[in-house]
Amino acid sequence: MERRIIHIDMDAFYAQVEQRDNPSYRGKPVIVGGKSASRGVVATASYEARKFGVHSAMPTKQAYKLCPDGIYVRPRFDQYKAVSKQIMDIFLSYTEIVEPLSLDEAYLDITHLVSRDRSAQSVALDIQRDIFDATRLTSSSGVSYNKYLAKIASGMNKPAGTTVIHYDNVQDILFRLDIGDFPGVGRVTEEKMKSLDIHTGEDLYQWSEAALIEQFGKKGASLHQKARGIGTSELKVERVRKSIGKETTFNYDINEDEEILKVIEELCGKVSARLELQQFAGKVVTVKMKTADYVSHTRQMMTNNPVFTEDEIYRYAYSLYHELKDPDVPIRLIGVTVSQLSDRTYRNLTIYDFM
Ligand code: DCP
Ligand code: MG
Repeated sequence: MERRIIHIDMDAFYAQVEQRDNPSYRGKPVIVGGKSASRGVVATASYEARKFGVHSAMPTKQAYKLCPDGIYVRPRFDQYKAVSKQIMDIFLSYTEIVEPLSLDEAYLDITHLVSRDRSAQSVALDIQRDIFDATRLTSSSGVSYNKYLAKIASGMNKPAGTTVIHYDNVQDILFRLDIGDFPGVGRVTEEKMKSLDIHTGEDLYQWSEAALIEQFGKKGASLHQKARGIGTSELKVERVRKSIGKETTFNYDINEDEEILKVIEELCGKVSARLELQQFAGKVVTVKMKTADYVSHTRQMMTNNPVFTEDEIYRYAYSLYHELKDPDVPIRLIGVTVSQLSDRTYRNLTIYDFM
């Protein structure tokens, strides 16, 4: 039987929690921002602040110029984690097949709950209502027959919306989608698409599978399918993990330290977010790279204390990178992994240096 997948994502998550807990912030532009040692960036902004053009990952300085009268607050991770636990528990009360993607979003497979009397959309609405009852926070949901369509759908009617993508509307929606909004199309792929004059789902649709494979390798086949609404990947249900790692394959060989380190920093951020979600810290950091001839090299380092913040992981990854990298040999892939994981309840978050 065809699957029914829901993707749920909280609306302006950190900002909404701040507005909930501080009634005087409600209806106002609220910008939640953090400052690590090197840079201050916006984590998220309330919908009122987004009208000024403020968005996630923007330098706080720039947000300040766009929205000088905004309310600027520091993140309170303990609160967000507590809400995250509440919503994950609600998801698990509906189905065991839950794949969390970050603190505020997850995929749910609810195929077994759907019947003649109960549509997938009504299950989504029930979940959103349960979330609101428990947390007083709104979320948005997307319902479809595979993961990436559910994710696209949940973003279509934010905030507090529900969108269903089914066979009647899927092609229309995909045609109009910006290429960068296709799940799985990262920054590098997006750049390359644009250089090939692929700007929308409709542009992508015109390409043959063979041509896409020629340009994007293995990913080309999946892109060809994505343009047609086809997707079969299963939900990744959480298991006990031994390590958490992320890697990026480049479409071309790359040799610029600065460029590679930027990607390493992003990977550290993703690994850190993952560790955050599971409340883990790890004692070993590993950097892996593949050179242009597809030979893998790895190097790892034991940390002084278990690490979990982006900055800490990056500090180790940075020196491992310099130990591994031959300045004359371009690379094809870079990865960062944190392993020897332990629960990190004994460390608290005050070591962050917020604005
Ligand atoms: N986040 C962050 N830095 C980013 C992106 C997000 O710190 N570059 C944090 C803050 C967000 C939370 O993760 O509140 C969830 O991210 P989302 O992408 O789901 O964004 P929001 O929930 O804030 O807004 P939306 O309503 O668009 O989902
Ligand atoms: Mg969200």
